[in-house]
Amino acid sequence: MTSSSLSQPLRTVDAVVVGAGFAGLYMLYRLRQLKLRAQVFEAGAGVGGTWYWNRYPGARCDVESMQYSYSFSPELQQEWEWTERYPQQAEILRYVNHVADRFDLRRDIQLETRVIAAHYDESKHLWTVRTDRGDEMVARFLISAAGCLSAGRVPAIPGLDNFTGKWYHTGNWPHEPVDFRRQRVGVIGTGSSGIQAIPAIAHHAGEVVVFQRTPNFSIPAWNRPLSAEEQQEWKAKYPEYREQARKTRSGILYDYSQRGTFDVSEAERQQEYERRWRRGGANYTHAFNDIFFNRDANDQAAEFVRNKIRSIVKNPDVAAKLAPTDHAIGTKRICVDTDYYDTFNLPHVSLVDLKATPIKEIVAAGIRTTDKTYELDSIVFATGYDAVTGALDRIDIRGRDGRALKEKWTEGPRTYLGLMTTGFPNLFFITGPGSPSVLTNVVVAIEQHVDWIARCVHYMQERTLNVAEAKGEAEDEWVAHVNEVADKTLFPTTASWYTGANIPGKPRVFLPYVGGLGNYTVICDKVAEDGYRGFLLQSAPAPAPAPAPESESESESESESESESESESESESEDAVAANRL
Ligand code: N01
Repeated sequence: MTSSSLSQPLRTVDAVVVGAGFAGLYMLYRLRQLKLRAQVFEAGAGVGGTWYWNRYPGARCDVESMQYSYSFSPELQQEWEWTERYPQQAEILRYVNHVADRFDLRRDIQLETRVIAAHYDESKHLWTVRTDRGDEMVARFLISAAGCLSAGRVPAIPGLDNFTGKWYHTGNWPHEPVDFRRQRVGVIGTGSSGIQAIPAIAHHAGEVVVFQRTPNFSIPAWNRPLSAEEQQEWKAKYPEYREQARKTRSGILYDYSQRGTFDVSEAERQQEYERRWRRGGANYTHAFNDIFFNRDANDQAAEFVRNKIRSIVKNPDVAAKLAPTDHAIGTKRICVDTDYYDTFNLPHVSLVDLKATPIKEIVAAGIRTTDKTYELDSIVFATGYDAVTGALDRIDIRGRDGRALKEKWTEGPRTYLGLMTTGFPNLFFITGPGSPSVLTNVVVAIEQHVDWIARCVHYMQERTLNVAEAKGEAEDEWVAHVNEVADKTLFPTTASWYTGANIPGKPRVFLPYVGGLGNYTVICDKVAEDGYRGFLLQSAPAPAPAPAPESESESESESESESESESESESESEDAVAANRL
């Protein structure tokens, strides 16, 4: 890595945090509580992460408002007023901005700055972080809050450059309104983003052509305004509700059934599916406790949804194409929609089954499949993300011996608890691979991770330790455990972004930990209570300061702990200052 220019002196902080979404903001807040100096770098021109970028029509969270929010501040959760059952993107973004202001976080956040490289210096036990704006910063800790679904992916369909209309990716939507009125709009992709965007686009567009490769299961949201009474009820019981939510498998207070699918009669089963369908949301997949484990049980729940699709969509051919048969319900992220299936009854909306007629190329006028050319004014790519590892892969992260993280993870990511990876000391991941992350209410998962990291850093502060690293054997055991637990479920049976299958060449491993957030939290807490079992926390020698030009050179420390002495922390070397802060 090059040294910084004279005009930009090397800056030193205790921690660099990558990203200012929900994770980065809360991490900054906690680091400040520990009296540490932190710098957050954020690629966007505003805070909010996912909710800053995903401004596509219909963008909305499918976790309910009263649960999709921070719990760390009782005052914050009492004062913020949500307006709808499921929060719209703009409302979540307002909330995140409110949090940034309320806790005075902005002064340590540098916007429009992407971290492009981070190299670990083993002799100094420090990270040097470089950005696309030429900043270079030295830090004891590097903390990734870069997000699991932030590296958008536009598939390499030949000819996109020739398209004379406009094209968009849902995850990088323009900030100015996009006017689809009277336009012919093609939407590629029918995951959560597509399923939300299609009805909203169809509301305005002259014509919508949906290019579907794989149909997905979607449950109605039945979104509605939140009443003052409902909010009050939640707010009165927040401490107890939050506590309960943290113990669940998904970090969401759902109605988790304790019954198996075949413990009840056919009539009772159908009644239960219907009840959940009418209530709406992803709660549907918890109708019985074996849906994620037993193929026959899963198929019962799936068939109920297929029947709903057949009953809503008037054209039987279209209904058949929209009804998923290739994967177990829930093993691709279940979608939650507003009027998705109904939209296909509209005269100006059509469905192209790409399994039957794949896209050949994009041409000047639109999209050409194997049987015809669809003339379009705009194309919307709702084609997803290089999930969980994509944002990390885009940074040149190098640990011990200059080894690249990407190279270490060639066969798939390896972490201990999803928090650290061997060979990359003092690098923490928030919602990293091997943690429950994308299988949860991510705000709850983020708070759990950030609290754990803050507790670990505090432990190090108290003992003047300066290097934390996952031990190889602990990592091996955790990776084996993550796989073992996943293999007990139906998840690995499906090619999805959970397994890396949506990215050509990406290794096929089940990326998140499916053991449940509640169980996972117990494991993490026990590890901490056991003195950070499986982690090596040490006081490594700080770098010897450069000899002073005069005779008053500082004496070299004799022991590791002495090497962290005050005399060195007074050194003018900024690296040495950082080395001694902890
Ligand atoms: O992305 P996806 P997403 N040609 O990967 C298709 C979260 N999220 O942005 O399945 C044609 O799920 C692809 O087809 P296939 C949530 O966790 C949450 O929708 O690969 N099609 C698929 O249909 C979610 O799971 C919320 O055959 C191509 C689609 O594009 C995650 O983000 C809202 C293609 C991609 O679906 C990602 O969702 C939005 C190609 N070459 C997102 N390549 C809420 O909270 C891909 N596809 C509501």
